[in-house]
Amino acid sequence: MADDTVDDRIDVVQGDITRLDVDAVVNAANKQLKRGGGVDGAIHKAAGPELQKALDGIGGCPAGEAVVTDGFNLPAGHIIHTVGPVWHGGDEGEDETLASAYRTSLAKAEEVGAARVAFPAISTGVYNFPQERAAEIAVQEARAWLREHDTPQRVVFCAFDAMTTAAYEKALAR
Ligand code: AR6
Repeated sequence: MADDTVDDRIDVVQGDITRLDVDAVVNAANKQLKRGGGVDGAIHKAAGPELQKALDGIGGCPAGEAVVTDGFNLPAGHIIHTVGPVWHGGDEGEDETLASAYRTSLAKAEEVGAARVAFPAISTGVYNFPQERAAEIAVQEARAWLREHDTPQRVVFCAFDAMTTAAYEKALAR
């Protein structure tokens, strides 16, 4: 069942997350917090070299958790770096780790007072998590959070391509 009240606070946009004018963007990072490819590479490129220095000071982040840095050269004031699960077939707690990545990122967004937070499709690239299943978890966790919290006011799901947009729309239609 679609949850109309909280769904009014969820947006799906297609494009490059580094360009979004939001208060915080979430990064799909790795446990070492070392610059990688995909959305992580794009965020590092746009934020500038100070970002890696800040992450080196933090040192690392377990899967399912999140850490915050400044946004540096991004329009967003904060970057929330979360580590999603690597997909190993679904029997290694991947669903729960992904759900936890969303929950801890939303908690960090609340902590920094971000009114709008944008998420990429965590784990669905290099980490190979099935896209529709990931979108369902993302929507489920966003709805659960928004029902209980005023901050963030809005959650933006930033899809990089049409397939990802369709996966969010399908999940939101449930
Ligand atoms: N804006 C929005 N979404 C993007 C962008 C962008 N600029 N670029 C890619 N995506 P991935 P993961 C989408 O692989 O699976 C890195 O090396 C992409 O199409 O970035 O969590 C890290 O360092 C896909 O839908 O993240 C880790 O080692 C989604 O972002 C590892 O990859 C996530 O794909 C994390 O893998």
